[in-house]
Amino acid sequence: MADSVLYQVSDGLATITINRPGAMNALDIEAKVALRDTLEEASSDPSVRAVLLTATGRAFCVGQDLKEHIGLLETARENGSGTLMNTVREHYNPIIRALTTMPKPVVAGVNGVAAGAGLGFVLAADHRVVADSATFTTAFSGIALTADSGISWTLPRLVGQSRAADLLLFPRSFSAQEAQEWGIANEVVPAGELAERATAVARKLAEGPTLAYAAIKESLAHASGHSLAETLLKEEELQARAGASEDHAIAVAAFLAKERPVYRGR
Ligand code: T3D
Repeated sequence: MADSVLYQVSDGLATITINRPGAMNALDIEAKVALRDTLEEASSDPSVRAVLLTATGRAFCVGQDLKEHIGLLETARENGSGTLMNTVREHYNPIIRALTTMPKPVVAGVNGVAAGAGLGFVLAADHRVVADSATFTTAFSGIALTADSGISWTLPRLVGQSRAADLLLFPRSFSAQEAQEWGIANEVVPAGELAERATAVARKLAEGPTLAYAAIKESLAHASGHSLAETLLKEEELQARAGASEDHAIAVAAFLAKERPVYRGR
């Protein structure tokens, strides 16, 4: 595993840490491959029941590494090749698919600035704990690019179409407090408490009813693109699956016994 992404699994919680602090966690090719592969590993590992995505240093992730990118642009121009944009297909899209479709919750622990694709990762998580010193920017149009990393889907769903267009057309920095007001940050905590709080939230989810959480993710994603009639059918299917889980039986028995359920993730 490359050092640019750290991976640790402990008691069902996988902590994935973007680790290029000297580059503000900008994503070069090695980091993108490592992040994609690590997320896919966490997704398919049944012993992992929740994921915490965070980063080292003063930034969360400033998106594409533009210092590497300038060289790739020059090479592409010299070759007359269009291979540069393959990074969306090969890296960013699989990363966002892994975050949004993995059958377990993902918490983003946003320790600092999130820009471009870095903002996309934050928005693709299921829950966002944000340091009060963190800032955000879409960044893309500032370098004459359009939105990627799912932002044209996630951002308007969180903040509304009008504000999403504003933030994409005029990519200013916005604060943790604004992110909370607009529904992006689930909670804002003092920067010094970010790691502890984000880990506590992710650990609580890792100890929860994993199959029910997976069904909730699936139903929300499905409902956002379907009618009420179709949604009711999907809910019927997913509730049957959750209702047949071992954890559902454990929860009901614990409720009636006035005890705290101990879930097994099955
Ligand atoms: O084909 C494709 O690749 C498409 C894929 C696109 C995905 C994307 O993510 S596109 C968006 C790329 N990201 C950006 O455009 C963000 C650029 N950065 C900024 O706007 C600002 O740096 C921030 C708002 C993020 C932070 O501002 P601030 O004032 O806190 O820091 P700074 O002074 O601007 O930057 C500090 C250093 O980080 C500086 O390096 P230096 O001068 O100390 O050597 C700066 O160049 C570097 N840095 C910041 N962002 C990037 C970066 N280096 C490489 N890549 C970056 N993205």
